Amino acid sequence: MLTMTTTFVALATLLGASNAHMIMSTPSPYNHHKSSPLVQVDPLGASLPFPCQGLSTIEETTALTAGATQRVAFTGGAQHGGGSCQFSLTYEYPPPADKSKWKAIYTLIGGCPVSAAGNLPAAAPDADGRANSPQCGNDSGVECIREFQVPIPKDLPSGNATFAWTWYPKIGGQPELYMTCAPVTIQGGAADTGFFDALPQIFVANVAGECKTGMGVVNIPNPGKFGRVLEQPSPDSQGSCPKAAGVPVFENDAAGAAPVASIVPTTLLTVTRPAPSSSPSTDVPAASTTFPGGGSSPCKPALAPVAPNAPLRPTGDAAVGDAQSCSVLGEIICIGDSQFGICDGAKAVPQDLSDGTTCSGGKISRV
Ligand SMILES: *[C@@H]1O[C@H](CO)[C@@H](O)[C@H](O)[C@H]1NC(C)=O
Ligand SMILES: *[C@@H]1O[C@H](CO)[C@@H](O)[C@H](O)[C@H]1NC(C)=O
Ligand SMILES: [Cu+2]
Repeated sequence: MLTMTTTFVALATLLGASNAHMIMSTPSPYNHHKSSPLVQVDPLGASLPFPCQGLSTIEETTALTAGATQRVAFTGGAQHGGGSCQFSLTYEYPPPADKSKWKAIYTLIGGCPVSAAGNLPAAAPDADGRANSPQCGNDSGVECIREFQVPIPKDLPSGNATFAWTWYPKIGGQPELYMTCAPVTIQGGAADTGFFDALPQIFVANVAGECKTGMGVVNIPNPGKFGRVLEQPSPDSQGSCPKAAGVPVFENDAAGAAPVASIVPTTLLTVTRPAPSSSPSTDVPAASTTFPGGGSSPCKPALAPVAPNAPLRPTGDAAVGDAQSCSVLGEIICIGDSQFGICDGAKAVPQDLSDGTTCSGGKISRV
């Protein structure tokens, strides 16, 4: 009996602590590899407060050049079909809880950091055991994790700052906000704060004391002049938050940086891009990977450093991780007790339910 209970608790911990998703991994965040606690792939919440999950331990500072672009990449095993995101800065340290001190420099409507039907197949986890999936190596691949060249405006003040990625996932049980922050130092920028002060404030929702967005591609209100619309925003995605004035029309030059597509010569991209951590997803059917757990939806906790080969899911639950066949586009398919999928017309790729939600009879609801 004791053994059964212990096993059940272990199982529940593995499956239930399943709100494990994405971090920004480049530029290197606070508490990335060797600090305690480590940066989490989970959404902000009571124990992971705004801003930055409460983290500010500097491991590596990245130099950003005003007027150039910064490569931004992500790690994580549950991409929730992508979503909308922002890249923001603050010059206060430690990163301030006053959101007015944070300014957005670049906004992506949809496509961040994936454009995918659901969660992607697993790739090798990162050095700290965080789940991962195939990387596109560019900003336009589908069914892989994208990276972006984010323009760093030329008139930003020089100095030490914190660069943040905030993310509103497209699909999942409930509206969430993710935030990863990295220590940076801005070089070659302005001596005054005029440009920075005039940037829009970061959009903060889905945390205590803030408005709550709907699901879908959130149309971030007041996104500023710089960004891209990678997917059309969903109607009424604003929930209880201010409604955006319309689909944004962005200037892509980021106040002096060259257009994103032509900013970095191909040769430079080649040398700065890391080797793919796995074969492209098209060559590796999820069912045949030997990745721990074997499933295609590793929405799993990355809190404790885990040996790369440690099983992160119990064996024997293969059915839970397998795509389910279906025929009604957009239909919600409940998969086991902990997952659901959204039918793409032929299959539903499993993804984990957010904490506090259940799936039953084709509906996701709060427990
Ligand atoms: C982007 O990456 C994907 C996946 O790696 C690849 O299939 C695609 O051809 C790439 N696109 C461009 C424009 O390089
Ligand atoms: C900026 O950050 C670097 C690295 O963290 C630190 O050595 C330096 O003292 C900081 N400079 C200022 C002006 O705070
Ligand atoms: Cu998730």
